[in-house]
Amino acid sequence: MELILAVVIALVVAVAVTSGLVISGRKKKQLPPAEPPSTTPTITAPPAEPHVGEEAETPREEPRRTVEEVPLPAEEAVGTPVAVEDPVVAEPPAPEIEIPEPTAGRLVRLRARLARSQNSLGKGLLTLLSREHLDEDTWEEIEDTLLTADVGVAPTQELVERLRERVRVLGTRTPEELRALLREELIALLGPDLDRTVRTESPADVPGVVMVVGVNGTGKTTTTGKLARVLVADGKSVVLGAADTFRAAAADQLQTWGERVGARTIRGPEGGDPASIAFDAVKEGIAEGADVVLIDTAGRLHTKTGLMDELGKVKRVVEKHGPLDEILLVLDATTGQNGLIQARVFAEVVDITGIVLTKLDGTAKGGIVVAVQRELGVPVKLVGLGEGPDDLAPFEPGAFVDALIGD
Ligand SMILES: Nc1nc2c(ncn2[C@@H]2O[C@H](COP(=O)(O)OP(=O)(O)OP(=O)(O)O)[C@@H](O)[C@H]2O)c(=O)[nH]1
Ligand SMILES: [Mg+2]
Repeated sequence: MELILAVVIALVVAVAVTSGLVISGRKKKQLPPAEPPSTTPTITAPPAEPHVGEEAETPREEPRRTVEEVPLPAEEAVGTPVAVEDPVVAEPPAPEIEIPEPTAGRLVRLRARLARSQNSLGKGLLTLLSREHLDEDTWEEIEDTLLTADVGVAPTQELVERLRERVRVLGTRTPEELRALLREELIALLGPDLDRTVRTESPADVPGVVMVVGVNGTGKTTTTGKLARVLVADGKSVVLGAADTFRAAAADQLQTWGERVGARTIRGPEGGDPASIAFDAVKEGIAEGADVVLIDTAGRLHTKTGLMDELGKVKRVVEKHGPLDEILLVLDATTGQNGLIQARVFAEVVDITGIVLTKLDGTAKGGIVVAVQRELGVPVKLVGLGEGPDDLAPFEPGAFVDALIGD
């Protein structure tokens, strides 16, 4: 009897437990549809119940929540630990740092970008030189070709004279001989022995300081950004100085470039003093032991004396930290001879140590490289061959001429 009683009790208990489970299961089903966890900040909110050791704390104010009130994670999210992250506390994903391409051989890689100069200058000259009879008219055409490509009057005359002489000595000419001859003479015109190293290292134990100047729209900010990438690719730490307070979006533009490679940008208020921002950027670079500080300046019309004075001031103020290692003048190759006039004015205000010729990809006037070097007595160190982040190449006369006349 006792045994039967015990069995009955056991059965009753079992049924009660089972129905309880069913109920709780039903309850679960009746819950409001689960929100996706990404929009559910309550999931990891502090628990309403105090923990051990928290007795001394002031009583918590949050309303207590029953199990039913807590939304469940969405079906597919269950088991995905990242999904339960609290979006309120969650840090935004760290911006992906890009690894820029190495600079070696960039000019060779980007040679197709010189197509327009190649067709009008390189191929044009080769075709003319291949004519059976190199009469006066042909030499004049050769001269015109060089002038049209912005080589400049004096260098053009020099080149034509040397070509005439060598063709005369050569007598009969094969296309290979002509090509080799033209190649040599064009390279000679570009000053193959000029030092084109961009000085990004200081002789002292401080960061190298590079300042980028030029007329508005020539590509200063773009070039500063591209250069930062090159330096980062070489394993250097870079600080950017947004000394262009003239234009609203200028600092943002530079900062965007910097963020892509993890370089910090020092900036100030719009309309602020560019010299003080440049000064601060170098100060910051020294403080954090950076390798290089790149200073982007405002685009200014070379005719505005006040603005040119300001540029001189930026330079002087930065030099309180020590001498600048490189002052790059950015020139837009498509502006041709007009760019040369600008170049001259800039050279008077700051001592340009190198030229960056941008937008060579969009012009047939590749000869401007020769003219601008002659004009300033300063080498072209870098060339811009497109708007892409790695479309800045160290200038190499040999590779440049090969790109023009084909090898
Ligand atoms: N095709 C081509 N476009 C370039 C090159 N370099 C710069 N650009 C473009 O030229 C435009 C102006 O470039 P920025 O770098 O803003 O010029 P900036 O000198 O800083 O201009 P300001 O700050 O206004 O003085 C942008 O659209 C660039 O993408 C280049 O080598 N080739
Ligand atoms: Mg700019």
